[in-house]
Amino acid sequence: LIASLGEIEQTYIMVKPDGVQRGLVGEIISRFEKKGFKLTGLKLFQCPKDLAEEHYKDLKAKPFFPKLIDYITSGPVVCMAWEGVGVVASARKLIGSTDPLQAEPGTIRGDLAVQTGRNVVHGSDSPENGKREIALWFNENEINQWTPAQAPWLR
Ligand code: FUP
Repeated sequence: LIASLGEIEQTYIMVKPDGVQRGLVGEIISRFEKKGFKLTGLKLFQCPKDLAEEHYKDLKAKPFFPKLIDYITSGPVVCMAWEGVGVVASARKLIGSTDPLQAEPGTIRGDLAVQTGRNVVHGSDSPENGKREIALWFNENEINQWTPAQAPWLR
């Protein structure tokens, strides 16, 4: 049934070090969980510099690149893979604009952040980058495909 609504996509979502240190991990996970997407990967991880540089390689020429790499590697991040129809664009809407002061209230950045350089969360910008980033940040055996159990867990 769900396949008739469109392609199932994957996106890479990451709580950045400021989000972890401010105690926003649960709040951020909740936004995607409540929306109805499926979590397929989750870990707390200290990102090495070379991985941060590969992840943000398209921004290498930008003046803020060194600061961005310092920020992302400054403490552990929470890496997530989420799956669903339209999850890439929908997650970007839930996250809000790159500059948190421009982000709409109700979005993660709009509600929880003020600085572009401390914008608490990352989300892939295309289905292709979703796949690329999940492969970059996770080992294959860390991704779990699952379907809801037929029997209810709670009664
Ligand atoms: P987004 O897709 O919203 O994460 O935004 P970009 O890919 O354009 O930027 C990636 C990260 O670079 C941002 F999350 C924060 C950082 N950045 C800056 O520090 N300064 C800028 O002017 C733009 C981006």
